[in-house]
Amino acid sequence: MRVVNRLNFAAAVGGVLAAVAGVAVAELCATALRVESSPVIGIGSAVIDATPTPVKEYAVRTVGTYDKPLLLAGIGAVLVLVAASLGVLGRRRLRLAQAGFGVLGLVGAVAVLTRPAAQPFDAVPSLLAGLVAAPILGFLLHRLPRVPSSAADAPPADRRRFLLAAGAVTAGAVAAGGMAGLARHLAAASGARSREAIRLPAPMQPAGPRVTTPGFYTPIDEFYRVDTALTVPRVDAGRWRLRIHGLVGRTVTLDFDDLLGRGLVERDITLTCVSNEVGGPYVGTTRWLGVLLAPLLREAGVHADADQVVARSVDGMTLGTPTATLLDGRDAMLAVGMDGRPLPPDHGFPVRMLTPGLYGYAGSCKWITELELARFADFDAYWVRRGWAREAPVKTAARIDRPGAFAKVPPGDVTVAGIAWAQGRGVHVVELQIDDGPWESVDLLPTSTKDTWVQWRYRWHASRGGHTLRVRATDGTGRTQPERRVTPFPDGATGWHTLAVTVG
Ligand SMILES: Nc1nc2c(c(=O)[nH]1)N[C@H]1C(S)=C(S)[C@@H](COP(=O)(O)O)O[C@H]1N2
Ligand SMILES: [Mo]
Repeated sequence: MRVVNRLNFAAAVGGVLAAVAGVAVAELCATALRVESSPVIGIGSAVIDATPTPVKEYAVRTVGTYDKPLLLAGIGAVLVLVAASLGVLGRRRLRLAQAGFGVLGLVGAVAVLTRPAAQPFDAVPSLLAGLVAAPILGFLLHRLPRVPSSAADAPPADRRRFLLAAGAVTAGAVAAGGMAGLARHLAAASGARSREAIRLPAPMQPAGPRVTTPGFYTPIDEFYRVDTALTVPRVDAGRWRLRIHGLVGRTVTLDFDDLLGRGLVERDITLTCVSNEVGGPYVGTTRWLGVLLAPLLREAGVHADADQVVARSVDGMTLGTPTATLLDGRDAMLAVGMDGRPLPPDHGFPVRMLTPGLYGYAGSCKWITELELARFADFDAYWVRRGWAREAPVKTAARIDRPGAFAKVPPGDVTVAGIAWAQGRGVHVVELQIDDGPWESVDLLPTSTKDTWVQWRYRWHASRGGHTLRVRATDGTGRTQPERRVTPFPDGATGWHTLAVTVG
């Protein structure tokens, strides 16, 4: 019996190795074609799209931006389980187990082909994975003794023959995987060089002087990132095109140089994600460089019934923005730079849209390639199809950053500090409440425009013991943010950020 168990274990290992080899070859092939054709990425993206919104919300809430690595690990775990089972099955029914690998390949192909920006040849790596894994399974299992009719007849396993074959398969898989990794690394490095080579012209309309208070501008490597992309799209600026079409008088097509040639403006804008919880981290401020969008739309000639502008990115993501919002005089733009440098790949290189005053999903498409004038009645963008609001103005919010939640501070003078934002309306007043005391106005530090957050500060004479701090903001229209807590779904969280600290 022990021998049989050991043989089953070896067969399971054989199944896993066949799968690993298949995936490694597929990744190598996908590197040669394009990353989006990788079955791992395709299945992962399909899972992201199919995940119900509450589960996505829960995942982002509990694991934050580790959601994607965890998703990939989960897919890997499922694949290992299935492949191990196919290995064990293969000792009895090799053909069936091999067909199982073929089916896995087909699953990958279907996942990849149903991506919004899929191309027919994207199926090749997945199919190849199945075609490679099936014979490798046969090759390995042939080195194990056949299933005996009874455990007593089990011949001694020829451990060496199997181990040698397994070693050879492992070496091949490592070589293929290593080559894929190296090629991607080199491609990323050359992409980075071409990004470095871009010289952005100086803005014709510079934003005012930079705000000098530390912390006003978010360091770019700390700027939050939220998107559905499992791999960051790599776009060559030289090949980038933007097409403005749909319900327009004439289609406008621009390349990167055309865009720069239209004259750049600079703006300080705070970007926020609708998924940000009260007190959450998905908000950042930087100095953006770009081209104002309204004149471009007017040039294309927007039809009167085109109440929605649908932005599409290279990965097929869609974001819908009310046309009226883009034409109401705010600084909606096609941004090419962040903090004086070309956009980082994570934040939409080479060009992204920005709509100050709206949550990111409703007007800040990264890796943008298309603007289609359409009607809300005819088309729902990605998140709207999943129940999020069509119109998504940023809600007024305030956050306490110092001291941190559950911090222990010495008694005496304590600086309480944080930020508040109400893009488009501006922040008028921020008030802080300690325990059940009166609401006290705090100091607002200088800011550049109504489209950025303000930093606030308050000097608190802290007495020993446990205390609760609570903050609320009032926007430029005189409206104080509501106390009632609501979750981010479907149009942004509300509630007063509250935290407990210990003085002593
Ligand atoms: N192409 C694309 N653009 C996108 C998204 C996306 O998933 N894909 N996410 C949006 C969301 S939800 C937000 S909050 C902002 C975040 O921009 P950032 O990652 O640069 O902070 O990008 C928006 N633009
Ligand atoms: Mo977002």
